[in-house]
Formats: sequence, C-alpha cells, structure tokens
Amino acid sequence: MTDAWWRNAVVYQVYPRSFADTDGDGVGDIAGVTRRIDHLWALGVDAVWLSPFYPSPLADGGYDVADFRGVDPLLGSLSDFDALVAAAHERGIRVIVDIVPNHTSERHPWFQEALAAGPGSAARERYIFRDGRGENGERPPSDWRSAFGGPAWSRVPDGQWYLHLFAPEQPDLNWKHPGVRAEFADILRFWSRRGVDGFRIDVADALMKDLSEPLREVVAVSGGDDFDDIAANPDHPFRDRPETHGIYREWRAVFEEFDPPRMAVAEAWLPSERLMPYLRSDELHVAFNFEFLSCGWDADAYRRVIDANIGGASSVGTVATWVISNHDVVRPVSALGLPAGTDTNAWLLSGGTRPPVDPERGLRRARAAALLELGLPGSTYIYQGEELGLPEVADLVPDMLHDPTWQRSGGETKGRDGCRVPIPWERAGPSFGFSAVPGWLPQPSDWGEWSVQAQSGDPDSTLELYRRAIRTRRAFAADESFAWDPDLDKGDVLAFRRGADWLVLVNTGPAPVPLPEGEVVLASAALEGRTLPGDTAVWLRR
Ligand code: TEU
Repeated sequence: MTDAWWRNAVVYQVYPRSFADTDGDGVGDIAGVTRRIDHLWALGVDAVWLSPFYPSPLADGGYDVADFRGVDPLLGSLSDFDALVAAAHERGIRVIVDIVPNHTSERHPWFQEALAAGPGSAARERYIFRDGRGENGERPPSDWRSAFGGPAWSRVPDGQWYLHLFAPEQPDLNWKHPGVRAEFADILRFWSRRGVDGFRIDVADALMKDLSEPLREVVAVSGGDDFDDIAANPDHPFRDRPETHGIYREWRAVFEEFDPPRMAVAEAWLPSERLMPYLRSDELHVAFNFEFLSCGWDADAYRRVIDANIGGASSVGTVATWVISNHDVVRPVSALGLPAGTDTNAWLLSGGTRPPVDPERGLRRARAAALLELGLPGSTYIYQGEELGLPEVADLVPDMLHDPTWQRSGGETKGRDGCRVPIPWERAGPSFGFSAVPGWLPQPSDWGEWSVQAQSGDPDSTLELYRRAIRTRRAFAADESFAWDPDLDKGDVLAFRRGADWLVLVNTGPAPVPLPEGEVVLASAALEGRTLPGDTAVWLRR
C-alpha cells in the first residue's frame, strides 16, 4: 500500500440508497454496503466511493446536506459507518466520501439561521444574499440560470434573494467567508480521523463566484452542455474562477496532516485544459475526465480525448481517470445502443415514440468500453451496476420520479432516476435481494436476470468480464507507460500498448479486422478465429 495508491486504482461508486437495504424500509443503507462488501472484494476494486449518506431532506438525492458530520437516520448511524470502514479496510479496500462544498441543504442550521436573522446579518454572509433589481427588488439580482432549470436565485419573505446554482433547496455557500472555509477544513479532518482515505469533491470548480457589481451575465448556450457553456464564457462568473485554487491549497495542507495523506478527486465538468490546473502537488490529486463520456463510440473522438487527458495529466505530474457511467448519466448499455447521434435526454423524454435502443449492440459496446477504460493508464471509476451491464430504466412514469431535474426543468429533462434503480442481487424476491420489500424505485420485472447471483460463475457474463479484467490489469496497471501502436491504431480500431508486452485493441467499427500475433487473455465478445469482430475489444499479451 503506497501513498499514491490512487494513481492506478479501480474505484467503485456506491449510491447508498440504491445499493442494499438491511432494515427492510426499501431504502439502501450503510449496513447494506458492509453486508455486500464481499461483492466489491470479489470484483477486485481498490476503493469504494460513497455518494452522500449525510442527513438530508433528499431534495437532490442527498446532494443537499443538512449535517456534514452525520449519517442520515434512514441510512444508519456513525457506528454503522465506522463498521463499514473497518470491513473495507480489512479487505484492503479504501474508502472515499463525497464532499459537497458548493451548497448546503436549506435545512442546514446555517441557512435556517440566515433566514431568521434577516438582511444585513452576519448569518447571511455565509450564503450569497442580494437585493433584487427593479423598483421593489422584484427581479432577481442577475439572469443566472440554475443547472436544474429555472432562475439561480430565489426570494425569501423579507424580499432578499439567495443564489442556488442547483435546486432552490440547495443554497450556495459564500466561499469568501473565513467561517465557511474553516468549517470545511474541519469537516475534512472529521472524516479523515474516522479513517476515510479520500474525498470526491462535488462541483469542484463552482465554489467561487464573481460577485462584483453589476453582476455579469452568462452567455446562454441553447441546447449546449457544460463544455459549450465554458467555451462560450471563457471568463465565466461562477465556473472555474481563478480564486478557487486558493481553497484547494488550503485543503491539500489538511490532507497532508494525515498519514498517509488523504487524496481528492475533483468532479468538474470542464475540458481537460481547464481541469489540469487543479491537479498540482499543492492542490487536488485527480479529476474525473468527463470528456470520455461524450465520445459517442467514435474512435477519433476517443483518440483526441485519450491524448488530451493522458498528456495533460502527465504534464502536471498526475494520471488521467476514466469514467463511462455515474449516478448523473444514462447507463452506457442504453446510451451506446442508441442510433448514432441520438441525444440521450431527448431519448428518455420521448416515451412511447422513443427511438429503439438496440440492447444487444449496447451491451456489446459497453463490454468493449469496459476493456477500454480498464486498459488505459490511470484510475478507473465504475458505477454500481455497470459491472452487471444494467440498462437505463427508461420507462419510470413521472409519478415515480424523485430527481428534482424533472420538475425544475419544466419537463425538458426526465432526470437521473433511471440509473439509480436498486441493484438486483438475486434472481427472485420482492426486490431481487435488494431489500425484504420492494425498493424505493421500481425495478423492471426481468431485473433478476441481471443479478449478481445470476451472473456469478457464468464465464460469458458481464460481471465475470469485469472481475477478470480488474484482476488481469494488475499485471500492467502499475507501469504507467502508454503508446499508440503505430501499425495497428487506425480508422475504427484503437490499438495501444501497455507495459512491456500488453496490447489493447478496440474495434469500434462494424467490420471484423485481423487479430495480430499474441495470446488473447481477455475478449469482450466471442472471437471468430483470428479476427476481431466489430464492437469488440481484446487484451493481448505478446
Ligand atoms: O453534479 C454536478 C453537475 O454539474 C452535474 O450535476 C450535471 O450538471 C447535472 O447532472 C446535469 O443534470 C453533482 C452531483 O454529481 C449531482 O448528483 C448533484 O445533483 C449536483 O452535483 C449538485 O450537488
């Protein structure tokens, strides 16, 4: 166990409410993660990252935190958490917790105090309160939009407005306030002392805002994504502000107080050139590479993103990360099974007229993507259920949706519930082994076929593919070298060398190609003689 374990780690993301339930309320809990820890051990992962489990009114699935030092009673207690850390560490699995520093819940005592104390009070200084525009202050201080739709400002009864980049139930903190900074340094120490090995930092680039008057407006990008937003607003008033770096320098000093030093992975939807400046020996260690999610199964897009991220990371002394799914995006089995160019959100919303996913092709590509993400140098983040090849549950009816993005966006997005459906552990049962009762989101009737029980021991299953890949990659993962193969890497076929004698090949095209010399150690689908079929990846040893 070296201090730099995170450089080539496989990290497994648990969304606790949907992982495993032990107390029979249909909601997953911390004890459920402990009970199922051997699933992670058998998978061979190096660390588990827990999405928020803190006390929360659940306006945003727990990313609205009311107490940063506790466990939500629905999910257990601090002693359950300590037991989980002990069980994980016993098996050599490290623990990463989610830190949500951009905002609190509206139920957080600080916000309650700010509401009660009124305009001009010290309590309001911890948040971003402003008077409105217009004669009676009836217009918000700026036209900034929330990421979940609607204005980023809400008005309180005394007439002032407060900023929330996400839901109104998630007021943004004022990171220029020394008390806010001191509190979070202390929260990092609190969890570090409880034995956590690292932190995932939610919306890491948005903490600082340019609030100089008059507030600058954001150039809106209609139908664009986070990357377009940054491109259209190079000097964005609330994303990737230069002042943000000072926060992470303070945090890095806190991480270094512990032995071994704690690590941090940044969640920031930024292009690689804007991300790398956060990854320094005196700031954060790694960052999610979300560009990898937008490659759309296109070999040239993968080449560009792989080069930019490996090159960028190595120029700042760190490693790249690889992500094909998380709790915010459509499951890759569904996304990769859509006709080329289909917008996943539009697909979710289209209901009865939904363009058909080709489930076979989607699964086939997702399995090849697994060998790609696990074959690349650096660390790989796997989201619960990805190792089972779970599809998106696209037919949840609006009544069942919990994610706030559905209502907030005025129906422009269906939200993120379809990738948060409880995990199937067993072939049968009221929720396929998730709980003694049906889970908080309904599971499809065929969910048992995807269960851990159904896939364990089946050499053709996606679960066994992930288990073998995670074990096999240990043979080359510590050697960070990477090189495109000058002869084989071309057209639809990605081909790169790892370590002294490993070759990773991914055929993103439809046509089979000849396989080069070498022992096939792992293949994402059955091979046809010495050819690599379309939508298939292999790991060769030469
Ligand atoms: O996500 C931050 C973020 O920017 C993405 O949420 C993305 O813009 C959004 O999913 C589009 O719908 C993090 C968490 O991962 C997410 O679950 C939280 O909702 C969000 O922060 C607020 O805390």
